[in-house]
Amino acid sequence: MKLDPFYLIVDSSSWIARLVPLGVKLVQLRIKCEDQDLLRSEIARSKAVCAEHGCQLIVNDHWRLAIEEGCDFVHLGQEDLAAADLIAIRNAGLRLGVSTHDGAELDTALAVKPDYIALGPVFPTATKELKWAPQGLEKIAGWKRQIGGLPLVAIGGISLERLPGVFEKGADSAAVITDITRSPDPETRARDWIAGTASWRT
Ligand code: TZP
Ligand code: MG
Repeated sequence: MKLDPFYLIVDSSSWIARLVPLGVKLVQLRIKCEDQDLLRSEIARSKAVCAEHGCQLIVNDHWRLAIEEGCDFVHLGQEDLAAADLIAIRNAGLRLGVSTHDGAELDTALAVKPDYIALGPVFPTATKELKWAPQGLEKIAGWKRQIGGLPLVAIGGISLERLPGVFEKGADSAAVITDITRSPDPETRARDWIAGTASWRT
């Protein structure tokens, strides 16, 4: 499986409706709340927008709702992974991405035969409090050597300017939140990311 090199992460269907029509091909809906009705409608709207624009939607955390709403890709962190019904996820035909921060987590993730591995935080990030120090670019190269053909997603503090280093070290895709959503002009920034990742989009 191949992932688009530009992996946008947003926290609402409004962001998806705003940015996906510009040509984003891979987006994660990452909503940190437990309101099931709100989540369901956010997932459904995101799915509709993505379907209209040929964009792969990945639902973070809420795998049950993702199954019920007919989605085909979820992303889980290590704790979610331990709690999730992986057989139900696979039986429903969903693909699965998993977050990792260290070697032990990588082993846990590989054991469930994921469709991609995410490694972070590569650079300092203000978006998520993590007990791990920034991993640095060299770690990308080490992770890629270990996982071989499995797609590797780099995440954490990635900006347009940092993209070349991330891909040169072997990442297949670069995930981003704030460099786009906190940009003074998110649309232009998203277009710049699409252009800036073009040479890795094969
Ligand atoms: N997991 C590891 S770093 C991170 C997540 C969800 C946050 C990435 O956000 P940003 O704003 O692109 O640094
Ligand atoms: Mg999670």
